[in-house]
Amino acid sequence: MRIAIVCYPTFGGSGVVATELGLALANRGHEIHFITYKQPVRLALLGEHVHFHEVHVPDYPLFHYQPYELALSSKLVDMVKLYRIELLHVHYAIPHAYAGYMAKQMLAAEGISIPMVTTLHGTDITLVGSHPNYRPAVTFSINESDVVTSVSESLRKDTMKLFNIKKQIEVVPNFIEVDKHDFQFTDCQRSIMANDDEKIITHISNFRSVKRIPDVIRVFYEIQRKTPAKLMMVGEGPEKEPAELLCDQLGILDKVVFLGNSNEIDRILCFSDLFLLPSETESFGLAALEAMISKVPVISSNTGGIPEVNKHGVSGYLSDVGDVIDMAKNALEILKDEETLEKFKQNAYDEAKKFDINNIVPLYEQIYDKAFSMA
Ligand code: GMT
Repeated sequence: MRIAIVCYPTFGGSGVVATELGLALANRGHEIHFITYKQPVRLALLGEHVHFHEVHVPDYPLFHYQPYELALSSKLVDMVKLYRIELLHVHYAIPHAYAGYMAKQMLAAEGISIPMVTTLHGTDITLVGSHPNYRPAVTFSINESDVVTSVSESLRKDTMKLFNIKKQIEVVPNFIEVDKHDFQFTDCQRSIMANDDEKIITHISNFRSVKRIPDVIRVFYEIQRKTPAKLMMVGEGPEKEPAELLCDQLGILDKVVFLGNSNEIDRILCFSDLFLLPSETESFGLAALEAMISKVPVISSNTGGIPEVNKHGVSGYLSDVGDVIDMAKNALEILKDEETLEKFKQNAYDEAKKFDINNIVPLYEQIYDKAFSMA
């Protein structure tokens, strides 16, 4: 099948999922066309079945806002015609589902019918999409998609609650490539980051307020009072600078390493003992799954789709949003001795394996078949 994948090319989870899905589909013989404004960060390898088409938005001084949707829908029309693309799979409703719908209409006017699958990822529904300024367009483009999927049951329910949705939403969870993570490192080189007696705690995100970065710092503050530890803060975003100041105020700046955006996530997780994800909301928590497949237990909030991934008392622990004391207590419970830590590490890995890409990609292929039958 010739499939166009539209996504955000940045470090965010939706772009990562879209990219990994495209690469897996290409391995299964499909022809994949990524269409976005920059080469996706995880798309290191272009191959025979993998194409990338950049959307250019010409700068014109009259425009206060450059019309990306217009450029994207035009690019979709051109690429569908040129490469005889058979299906559009758009990730993240805003503005991709809207642009996809416009492309479909333009193609229909030329007698070309093409189905569109929309995958909802989280903030396109919970934070941004439900804003009154966007809601009518988001509702419309979800309802006009041929098939709609969400990455968790929690996100499906939120979507039904927040929008007037007339379509069935299929849950297709995010996934992980288990084989790729099967002990790729013989030596994690943890001595680069910490002394032998120190535990390594890690947080990875886009440092937006939804991630509750001050909670990450405060949980770590409580942990390091009881056991020697270092905190790895990976990512970039508006909350990073305030986080540095908070570490300074708490007198722990020398125990916290701010690593910025990284393409070495697997290496960082390899030497991590614990992952912190205290988010306000999280449709799935791909970062937690990536930690778990690297045998890193997760201390998280009990919100959104996180409980569908992180199992309380098994792969880690869940606490109420904002309850940093409970999170720290749970972290110390896991770190209390090597035997307990080892048990949680193995459990985290076993839970993560349930989300193996080989189980999930065929679900998307079935969705594509369904989209064809509905278009
Ligand atoms: O977490 C973010 O703010 C980025 C956002 C994105 O669009 O990449 O992540 C969302 O999609 C991911 C992939 O499906 C999910 O794993 C994240 O939980 C979700 N983020 C939120 O719901 C806050």
